[in-house]
Amino acid sequence: MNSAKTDIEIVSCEAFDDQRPGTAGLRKKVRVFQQPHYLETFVQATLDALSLPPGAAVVVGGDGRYHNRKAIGTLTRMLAAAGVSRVVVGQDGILSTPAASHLIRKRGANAGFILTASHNPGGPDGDFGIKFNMSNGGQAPERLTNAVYEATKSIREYRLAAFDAPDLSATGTVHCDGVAVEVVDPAEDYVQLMESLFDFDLMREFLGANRVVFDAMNGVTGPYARAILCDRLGAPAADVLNAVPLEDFGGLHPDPNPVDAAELVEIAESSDAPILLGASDGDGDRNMIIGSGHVVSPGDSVAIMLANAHRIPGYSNGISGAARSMPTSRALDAVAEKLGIPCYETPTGWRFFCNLLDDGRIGICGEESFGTSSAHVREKDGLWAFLFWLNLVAATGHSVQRILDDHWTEYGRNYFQRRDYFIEDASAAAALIEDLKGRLPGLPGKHSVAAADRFDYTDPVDGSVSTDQGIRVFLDDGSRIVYRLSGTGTSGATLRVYLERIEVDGDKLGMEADVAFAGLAARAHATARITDFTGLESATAII
Ligand code: G16
Repeated sequence: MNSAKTDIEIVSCEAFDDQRPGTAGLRKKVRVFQQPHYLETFVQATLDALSLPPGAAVVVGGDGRYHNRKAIGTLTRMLAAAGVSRVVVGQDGILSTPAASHLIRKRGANAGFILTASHNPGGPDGDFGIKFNMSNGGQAPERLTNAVYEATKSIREYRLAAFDAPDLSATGTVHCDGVAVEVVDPAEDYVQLMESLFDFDLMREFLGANRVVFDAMNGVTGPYARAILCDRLGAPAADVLNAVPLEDFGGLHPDPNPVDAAELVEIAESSDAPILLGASDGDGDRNMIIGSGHVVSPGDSVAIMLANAHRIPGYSNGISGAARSMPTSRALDAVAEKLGIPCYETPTGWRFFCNLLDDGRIGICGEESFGTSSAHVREKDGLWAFLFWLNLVAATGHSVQRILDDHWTEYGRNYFQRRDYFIEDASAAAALIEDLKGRLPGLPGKHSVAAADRFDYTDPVDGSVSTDQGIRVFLDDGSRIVYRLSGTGTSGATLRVYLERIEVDGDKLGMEADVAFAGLAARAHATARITDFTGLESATAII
């Protein structure tokens, strides 16, 4: 309920025409968000579409990137004007994405706003973003993001409470007119959650004799990793790299992949390499796992987690089902089949897992974009993935390489590679996709193509339909090529081409990616006529 004391300012504005939420909220250049009224119109449209009950509680936090503090001040005042009576916010505005998801659930909050552009670079010339989560802790479903977009087109005014932005530097509750702003330790609840899932005693003992290194990439995870790995499990502080969240990520591109986390890969390849290395991104939801100089492919990682879940205390009672996004390798499907549990194939975007998690249909899920998680939150969780692997290595006494080798021997190896083409002219990218879609019916039967289709998805829980979620080309030998446009960029377009090749021949389980994909990559490039449409002769990035 609005307190009678809360004075509200009503500000007139013009609508913006570029506020369609993407794969995970609205992401734009910082300078775009800095335009007068830009953040406010989007937030007001979201609040209008969300229609929170009077006296609602909302969780707010972000990855600490440039513009976070200012945005949180504005957001708090707008939440107050919308009748919210409690705002739970991380100290200094810091909350990792998975920690925010957990806090929403734990506090029974009605919603959450997470200020982040994920793994995108930060700083005044970098990116900013805002996403909103529902009371289940998961990202808003498509019907709501569509409603928000519609509302942004016709907005004419927004509402702000007339108090000054609260000080977030100390924990405790600050009362701003009718709103209680509760400033919490960002890590406390999350650390307890991890303690409930993993065998901390075993991991502590293991770390007494073995070294692991975690790279927080100057993103939000540093304080969480220090609290768990160092304070609880006894790892030296120096083994959590880039542990202080910085507004510009220290100039790093905080994306845990072999290219952007090259420093970590170098440590993994050194003669005295730690037994396990990991990294997470700007907002702490992505992860990369490395062991014995080998980067574990995200598709293998989630498959191995499912196959070994019985070894981890929080999962030892069994997993009801698993899910992966469509472009993610099908290594997970093979494990699910052996366990006799369902494996769902969803569109790209973590939000598509949330209904399945809420309905108890799945317990573990993952994506090729370095995202893995379980039913403990409704977001992907970078540090959780690292702790899962740490618990697994400690429980088996096996190196990461041994775990991979054993897995491939049992299930075969799903070689996987993503090739990204950055295309300045977004309309050229759209034309390429349209052309390919038009040619799909003619592909099967020629050049070893077994089937080709457009991926549409019907949510098995609520029946909602999401069409045009990518293009799949299946080859006779079980290989697969997937094409889709990224939904997280802030300029131009990025065509993602995903290659998968399944190998069961024991002599071919240790190939280099270049060898494994030599033929398939050229094939994928030619099939989509990439050079014709974009002028690009090769991929901009290979991951
Ligand atoms: C977001 C989504 C993920 C998705 C990823 C890549 O991750 O939450 O589900 O896989 O984007 O999406 P795209 O291929 O459209 O760029 P994050 O970590 O960026 O929030």
